[in-house]
Amino acid sequence: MSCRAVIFDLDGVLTDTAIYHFYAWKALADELGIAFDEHDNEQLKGVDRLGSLRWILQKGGLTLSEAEENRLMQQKNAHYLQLIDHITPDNLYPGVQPLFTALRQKGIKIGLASASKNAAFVVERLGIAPQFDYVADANTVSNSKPDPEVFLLAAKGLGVAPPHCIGVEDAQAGIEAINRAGMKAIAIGDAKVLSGAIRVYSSVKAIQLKDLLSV
Ligand code: B16
Ligand code: MG
Repeated sequence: MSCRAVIFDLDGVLTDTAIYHFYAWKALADELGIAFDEHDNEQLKGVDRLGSLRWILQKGGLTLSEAEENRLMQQKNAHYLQLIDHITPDNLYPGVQPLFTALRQKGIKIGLASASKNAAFVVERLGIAPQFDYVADANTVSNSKPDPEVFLLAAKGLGVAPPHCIGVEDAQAGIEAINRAGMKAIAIGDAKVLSGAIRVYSSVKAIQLKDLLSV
């Protein structure tokens, strides 16, 4: 395979917002009297807002009306936005900018595939918005990871066929989405927790350009 595009997930790959999603869901779960810990949260990484809420409600044996679900999603999102209000370019994970620069120098396109409706806001605050050749997020797709739609849309927007794309993800649902899109998956996180990737790195900083080129 010759790599012509790298499509990055956002939360947990380019910046540490994954932890703020966890804090905001945890606060909501506490309020509802539903036990929710970091292990549970692994199941929610890469899963969209409604899917995440329903996962928590199901764990607590609760079924709510659509109006009540909407109210809780708004509450969680308001809390999340409050938690990420301080984000600046300093919150970009180490290694992201050098990797973007190296990819650009090789003529490899850079895409974003995020399940978050807040993705545009976050990349703007991180100061990296102009560096993406294409951004696909929850505002532009209807099926959440592990459905491949967001990665396929990104590849289409980049004008690169999926077999020439590498996807980078911190979520099991995201790795599955990349594989189902017919791309190669690189995982960021713990190899004991994540499966289905051709390589697992502890952080984006550890990704070597030569490894991507040799995939
Ligand atoms: P929002 P990613 C995902 O973003 C997060 O991993 C997931 O925890 C979150 O629930 C989802 O976005 C929806 O986010 O509520 O902001 O629309 O990792 O795909 O960049
Ligand atoms: Mg993520």
